[in-house]
Amino acid sequence: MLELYTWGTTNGRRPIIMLEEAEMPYKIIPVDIQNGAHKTAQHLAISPLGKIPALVDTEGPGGKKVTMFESTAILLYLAEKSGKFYGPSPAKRAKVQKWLIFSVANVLPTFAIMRQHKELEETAVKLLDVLETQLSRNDFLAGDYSIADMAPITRLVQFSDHEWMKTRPNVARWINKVSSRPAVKKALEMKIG
Ligand SMILES: N[C@@H](CCC(=O)N[C@@H](CS)C(=O)NCC(=O)O)C(=O)O
Repeated sequence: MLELYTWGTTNGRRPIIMLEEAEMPYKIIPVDIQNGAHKTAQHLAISPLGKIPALVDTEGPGGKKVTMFESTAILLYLAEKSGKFYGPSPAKRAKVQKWLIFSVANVLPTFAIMRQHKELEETAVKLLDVLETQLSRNDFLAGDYSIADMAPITRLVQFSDHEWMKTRPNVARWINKVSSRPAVKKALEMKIG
């Protein structure tokens, strides 16, 4: 029996495609990664980094149990086991390997980072909204000018012309006011090295 320890994520669904395509009987064992089920000793025994997906084949080669982790390794294992979707000859398999590795080494990480960037941007906007509210009630972050203003200004000044500032007039005002202070100007413009 093939037991797939998984959850409803992109990596978690990858082996399901192959199991379905190759019409291999399998059982899903949900591992709730939101509740830490992937960090239990039981799961770590099959997936040492505590990740999903992981696969247990109770009838692996020679009738022996095989455990697998890494979704791509699982795909390869299932391809070997079923003899499907992996090309019938070394030349065909080389072609599959080339495109599999291209996808895993380049396409997947690039798109994953792009998604994280989007999430980061959403977080940045939320942070700006917090600053906007605070600065709508105060001239500076902690009321009077303080080191609380000095810390973020070196980075935020780089966003003073960003369109985000059009809808956050208090943040824009604060950036201008802090960055035009002589000491801040000097620190920002000083030639170092
Ligand atoms: N390279 C691994 C990545 C697996 C992975 O990152 N799985 C995520 C879910 S999509 C996970 O288990 N996250 C839980 C954690 O890292 O704590 C694979 O392809 O299987």
